[in-house]
Formats: sequence, structure tokens, C-alpha cells
Amino acid sequence: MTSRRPRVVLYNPRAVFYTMPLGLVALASALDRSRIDVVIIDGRLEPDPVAAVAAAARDAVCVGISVLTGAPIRDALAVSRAVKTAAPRCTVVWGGWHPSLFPRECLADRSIDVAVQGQGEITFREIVDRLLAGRTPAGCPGTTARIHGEIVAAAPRPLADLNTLPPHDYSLIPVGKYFEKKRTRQIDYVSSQGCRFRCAFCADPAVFGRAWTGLAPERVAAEAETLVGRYAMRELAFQDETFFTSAARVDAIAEAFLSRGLGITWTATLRADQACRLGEQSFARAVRSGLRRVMVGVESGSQDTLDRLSKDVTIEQVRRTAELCARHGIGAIFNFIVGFPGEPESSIQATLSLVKELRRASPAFETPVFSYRPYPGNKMADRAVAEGYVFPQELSEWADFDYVGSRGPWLSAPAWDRLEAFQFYARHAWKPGLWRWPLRLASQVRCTHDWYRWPVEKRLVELVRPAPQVS
Ligand code: B12
Ligand code: SF4
Repeated sequence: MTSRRPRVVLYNPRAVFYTMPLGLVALASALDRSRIDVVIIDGRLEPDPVAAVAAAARDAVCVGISVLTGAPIRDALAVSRAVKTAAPRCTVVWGGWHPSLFPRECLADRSIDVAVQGQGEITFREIVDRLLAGRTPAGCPGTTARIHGEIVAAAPRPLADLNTLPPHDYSLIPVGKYFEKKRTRQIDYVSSQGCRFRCAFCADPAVFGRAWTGLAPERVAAEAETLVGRYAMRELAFQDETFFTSAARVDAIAEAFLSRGLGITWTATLRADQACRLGEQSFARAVRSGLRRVMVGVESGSQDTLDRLSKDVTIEQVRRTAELCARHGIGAIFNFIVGFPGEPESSIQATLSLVKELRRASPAFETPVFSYRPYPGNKMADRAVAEGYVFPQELSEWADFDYVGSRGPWLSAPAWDRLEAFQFYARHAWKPGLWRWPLRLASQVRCTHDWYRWPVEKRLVELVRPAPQVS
């Protein structure tokens, strides 16, 4: 049966992991669905996403696609081109991080008509309204668009207070299918947008201009309660860039979870300085309200390197955060990066030492160490370019720009091999379990003596269990 109402199709490209497509849910929730049909298609759940979007686009007003830098671009391009073939008059809108950073470069591909920068709800609603009224989206604040072959960049749109936007309607996505893929009744949720910090390797300051907006605690708790009632949700995964930005807000959220007796667990991102500002009592309250795991971007074990990164965090704060988590029995993923341009060997060594210290502190801590490769849209990447680093120029080249689990240009091949071996031994050296003791002992000896050559134990384990380990 074909619907008479105008249709908007939204597409989330294939990606690793099954985090819910919150950006698209936000956009769809902000449209007037009393007069528009909205379809969200997730490439991770479709056997043939290109065909599915092309078919849905035939009688659609527009197709909106969420695009991260890297591999998702390949999928987004294939879908956009298929849409233009199936429905040449359908407007293709790209939004999300890559088009926010590179609107003009995106529009160089003729299958893309509009690139949206930053927060998308109001901008996308205006684009759809304009299209329905037979007007061009070009000139709509927050967009860069092609009109009669010319590219028009409109004024930026200021970040709207999230509290003025409608709640996210999860009935727009098949929540049960995500539960199945994740193998847990965990719902992804975002309670804030933007970030006030200035880390020199991150695109957030460029995309959101160091602005931040967060939902009121009562609204977060009320929405969480609805999700528990509707989907029997057991865990809420906050996908905020910096969930703990306001200690008072975190306190009030924890209090509201407790007073509503939600009985769920929750996870969120945490900066070490924020953990220290939060303090013992508030942390304890958060834990009582269900906090079970935090993700902390430590980046480096060297204070000099942290200062170069403008991280505005001290190693002492990282230690205090770890101590707080361990004392409260909270799991933590401490993320590290090595191989920054010009990073001295002593800084890498300091990172490995801190990783060992954290591993020793709690078996519930994970410590992935990544090799730095510049993501665009920040001071560090600009500096690298000034010194001769060349970023991809065309969209198709950006599609090959995938860093996950690979070596960056500032880390030598032997240093990378050593890092891989180190990660294996650090993972096993303090892992509990009776039957693991031979590997644990060997790993402890290696970590104590910083000796990672000829990693025979690693080869043996990989022979028995070839799947890559993440932490
Ligand atoms: C969940 C998530 C993922 C999921 C993706 C889920 C999905 N949808 O497919 C997974 C785990 C797969 C992932 C992977 C990676 N991610 Co990620 N991820 C996030 C995270 C934590 C939350 C995203 C989210 O849901 N936000 C909430 C929603 C509401 O916001 P939003 O998506 O930005 O959408 C808003 C606007 O961007 C815009 N918008 C978005 N899409 C569209 C589409 C249209 C048509 C329009 C008009 C507007 C629009 O409007 C929305 C509402 O305001 C963000 C950080 C963050 N908090 O945003 C990082 C983030 C997006 N990820 C990032 C990175 C670097 C990565 C990885 C490279 C990390 C890594 N090393 O493994 C990989 C690479 C992905 C790949 N190449 O395949 C960077 C982005 C860098 C970039 N230039 O793209 C971010 C910003 C983190 C950071 N600060 O560095 N990620
Ligand atoms: S790395 Fe995190 S804290 Fe730093 S600017 Fe980016 S989002 Fe903010």
C-alpha cells in the first residue's frame, strides 16, 4: 500500500558495533509526523541497504544520511548514487560529523545536494518544510547546498537548547533487533550535545564551538522510566561526549533515578578532572543509582604530552579517578593513544607504565592503546598538515581512511609490534581465573621487565583463539 503523505527516508551507514542511530532518531522525532511519514533504514540491519533505500526513495521528498569520517562514507556514497539513479528529483542531504567538517568536499559529488553542519534537528526540519513548499533548501542556516551548480554556504545555526527539542521517539527504530545484536537489553541514549573542552586532537571544538547543552535531570529520568516500561530496558548507555560536564546535573539525575526506583544500570563517558570535581559523595550516589562502567579518555601517561594535547587533565587526576572506580567496584575503560607527531620514546614508556598501573589496580579496568592517526578538524591535524601530512582530497579517498586498529605514520613498525605484544601481556598479567595462572605468570614477568620480544605466548593463544581481542 503506498502512502499519500510525503515521505522522508533516513539512512544510517553500515558500521562496526550496534549503537542505535540516535542522530537519525533525533531528526525524525523533530519532524511533524502528523503530516510526514518518516522511515529510518539502518545499513547494519539490512541485507541490501542500497536497494532498500533506493526503493524507499522513489516517492520520497528527501533522503537524509548520517555520515562519520571513514568507512561509512563508502556506503553513504553508494546509497546516495543509487537514490539519484532511482529518483533523480529526490534531494539527498548529508549530515553528521564528516559533512560538518567538509561540506564543500561532500558536495563535490553530484549525488549530494545539501550538507548540514552541527546539530541537525531544526535545520533538517526547515529543509523538509522548504522542499514541501517547493522552495530550495539553499540558504537555510546550518547548511551548505548546491543550487544551479553553485555551492552556497549559509550562516551557521547556533546550538539549540536540547530541552526545547522533542523527546526521541524510539518506536522509529526496531529496538528489539538492536537488543538481539547487542545481546543485552541496553538502550543508547544521549542527554547532552557538544563539549566545553579543547583537546587538540578532537573535532568537537570545531563542530560545536565549545558549546554544550544538556537535558534537565527530570526529563532524563522520565524518559528513562518510559524506556524501562516500554522496552524492559536493563541498561542505559549514555553516548554523550562528556556526560559529567555538570556535577549538579549528574547528582540530580542520580537522585531522580533513585527516587523513581528505575532498577537499571547505566554507563557514561567521564573525564578524570570531572571525576575529581564530582567527589566521593556524588560518585557514591551515581553508583547507587546504577552507574556500572565509565569510559575515560586518558590519552597519555606523560604529563608533557597531555599538556601538548591541551587535555587539561593531570596524571594525578587519572590516578584518583581509577582509585575512585576501584573503591566503588565500577568498571572502567581507560583509552590511550601513542605515536603523536614528535612524541618522545619516554612519553610512550610513561603511557605503558600507567597502563600497567591501572591494570594492576582492578580486574574491571580495560586499557586499550591506539596508535595516533589524525582525524580532521582540530589543531593537531592542522599542525600535521602544515608539516607535510596529506589528508585525502576526495570523498572516495576519505572512505578508505579507516584507522580502527591500524598503525599511524608516527609510530614505527617495530614500535607497533611491541605495542601489540605489550597490550596482550598487560591484558593477561592481572586477569583473575585459576586456570589462567601460567599465562598470568609469564605475562607478569614480561610486564615487570618490559620485555615483549618473541611473544610466543601471544602466538599460541592466537592459534587457539584467533578472534581479535578489543581491550
Ligand atoms: C555512537 C558512536 C559511534 C557508533 C556509530 C553509531 C551509528 N550511528 O552508526 C560506532 C561505535 C560505530 C562509532 C564508531 C566510530 N566513531 Co563514533 N561516536 C559515537 C558517539 C559516541 C555517539 C554518536 C551519537 O549517537 N550521538 C548523538 C546524536 C544525537 O548526535 P549525532 O550523531 O552527532 O547527530 C546529530 C548531528 O550530528 C546531526 N546529524 C547526524 N546525522 C545527520 C544526518 C542528517 C541528514 C542531518 C541533517 C543531520 C545529522 O544531527 C543530529 C542531531 O542533532 C559520538 C560522540 C557523540 N556524542 O556524538 C562518536 C563520534 C561520532 N565517533 C567518532 C569516531 C572518531 C569514531 C571512530 C573512528 C572511533 C574509533 N577509533 O573506533 C569509529 C569509526 C567509525 C567508522 N569509521 O566506521 C567521532 C567522529 C569523528 C568523525 N570525524 O567522524 C565522534 C564525534 C567522537 C569524537 N569526539 O571523536 N561511533
Ligand atoms: S576529546 Fe572529549 S573532552 Fe576533549 S574536546 Fe573531544 S569531546 Fe571534549
